[in-house]
Amino acid sequence: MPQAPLHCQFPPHFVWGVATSSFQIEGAAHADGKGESVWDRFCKQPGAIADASNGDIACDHYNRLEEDLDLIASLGVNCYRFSVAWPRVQPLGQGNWNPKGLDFYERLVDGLKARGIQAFATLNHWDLPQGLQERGGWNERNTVHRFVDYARHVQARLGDRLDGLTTHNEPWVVAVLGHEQGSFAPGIKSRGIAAQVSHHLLLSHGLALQALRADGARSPLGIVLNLSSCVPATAMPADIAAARMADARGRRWYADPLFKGCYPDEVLAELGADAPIVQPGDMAAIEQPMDYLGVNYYARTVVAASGADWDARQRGLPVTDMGWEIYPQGLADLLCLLHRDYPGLPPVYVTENGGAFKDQAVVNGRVQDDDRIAYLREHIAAVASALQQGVPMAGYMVWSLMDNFEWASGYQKRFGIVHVDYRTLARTPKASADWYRDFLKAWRG
Ligand code: IFM
Repeated sequence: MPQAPLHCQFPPHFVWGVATSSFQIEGAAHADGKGESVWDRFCKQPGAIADASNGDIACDHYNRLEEDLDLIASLGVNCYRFSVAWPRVQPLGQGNWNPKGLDFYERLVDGLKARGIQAFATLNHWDLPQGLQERGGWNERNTVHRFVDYARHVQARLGDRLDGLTTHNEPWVVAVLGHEQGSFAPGIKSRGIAAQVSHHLLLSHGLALQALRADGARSPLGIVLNLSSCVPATAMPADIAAARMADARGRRWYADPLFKGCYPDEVLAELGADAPIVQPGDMAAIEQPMDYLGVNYYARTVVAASGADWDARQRGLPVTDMGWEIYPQGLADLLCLLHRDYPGLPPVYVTENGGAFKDQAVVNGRVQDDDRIAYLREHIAAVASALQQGVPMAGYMVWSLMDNFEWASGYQKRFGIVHVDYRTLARTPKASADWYRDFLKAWRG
């Protein structure tokens, strides 16, 4: 049977967006009373960032807000996902609030609303105030309570105009890359600390949801997880078992507490003495009803029992400039797995999906990024397939609106559908931006 055109496979209320985060685009690192974040500090460590860059200027979004709002509107999206920089709002992460910080986000939210675009805010996209890090950061239970205060403060000012309020973006990254592998801020290398950090992130999510609802939350509340479909490298039982374990560590360690109120036993057993301290009532606090789940998907994970890296590039499979395999079917598989494992799954948004590619330089005002267009089209088709299979899909957001600071890779990796010239800061929509605009126009009919 011939398939309907892709744009016809999505309902009229579907949410289509582009996504960014504060540290990656805002710059203005010291403007208007902003405090230092763990990423400001981490960038100063020699060798931490591939091109020795930092977020001081980034895309200068803080100073180009109106231009960027017009840019977002020009894409025809009905949603924009951004994050609030905690140290802009509360420079030390406790104590004094900085009203100028929330003034900026209020201008952003009102600017979106004036353009008919939904506003999806994230409270923690990794830029923890350095002042809290100096008191132990996410390894300290006190940070959980400071996060709840911060969440309430943001909601009190913006909550009436938000269409989604996300507690954390990708807690796995903060825990594992930030505290076990040490390749991301704050650069700690300890499995035990990483496990405790993951528990505190989840606990702060649950306690924040309780507090926000007690305060009369008017916007939907949720969390965003980075997830991957884990598949065994071969049909050998050892590889199958290794893939199951990888899935338990990466997906179920986060999703099981949120939807079932418990950590997977096999991961607790593996952690042994490194397992987190969980106080009575913590798991019930984490398992709060959520209004939505955000899923960030980039690639599948192929797992071998030997622990050997399975390198898609070496096997001649298509990869992005990050070296991540391009595997759209993995997105459909993952979404169906979530639907199967968690009965009563709330509406699901793909809150990030996209690819870094070695884009051609701007030629006659044009960046012809055909590989990114193919990537987006195929992953959107995977979302359509999940929808057809009954997954409660509610939206899809491209990562990212524009090229930006790609964490430890600095400015060397370009994920944007809008090109940024880092010398002039000029923005130039790529061919993928035109493709997305045309796709959305066709969908609107
Ligand atoms: O740039 C990041 C983003 O901040 C979080 N998700 C993955 C993206 C690409 O690495």
